[in-house]
Amino acid sequence: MISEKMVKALSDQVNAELYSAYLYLAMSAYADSAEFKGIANWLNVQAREEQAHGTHIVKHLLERGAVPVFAEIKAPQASWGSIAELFDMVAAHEKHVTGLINKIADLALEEKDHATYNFILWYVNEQVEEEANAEELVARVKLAGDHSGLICHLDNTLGAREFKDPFPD
Ligand code: OFO
Repeated sequence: MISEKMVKALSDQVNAELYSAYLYLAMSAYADSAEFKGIANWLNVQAREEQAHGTHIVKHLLERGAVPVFAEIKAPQASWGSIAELFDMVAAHEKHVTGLINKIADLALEEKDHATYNFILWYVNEQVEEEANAEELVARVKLAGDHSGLICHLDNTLGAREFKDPFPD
């Protein structure tokens, strides 16, 4: 039996995942309007992944016989001073999300809720990858500096990213 506290914690995480999707969508729109189409694509794929993460938690709650608690999703920032600033925010945001996921894992252990613990481990692992990807992009943008050729190359590379459903049926 899943506790009310855990239903709230997982519902809050649905909100956090959908906020992440909203934030990355705003970042994608900003990059697109600044003509960084590849970076915009990467961020758009990121947004779709975040949405899938949120939807998957809703599915888990329903499977456990719980009713998810939905709440307002706050508006994201709409513009950034530069692409470097944008990726710094991606990295900081992913670290923040890792903290949220770890708190759910802690709660699951505290409540001896093995089903939630097993479920949330996927997200624990995912955050390792998310943080590594974000840090790599921060480093690559820093390396490129003001060199427009290198930024264009990075933009082209990120344009190749394709969405893969993390939870195919
Ligand atoms: Fe949901 O993975 Fe990033 O935050």
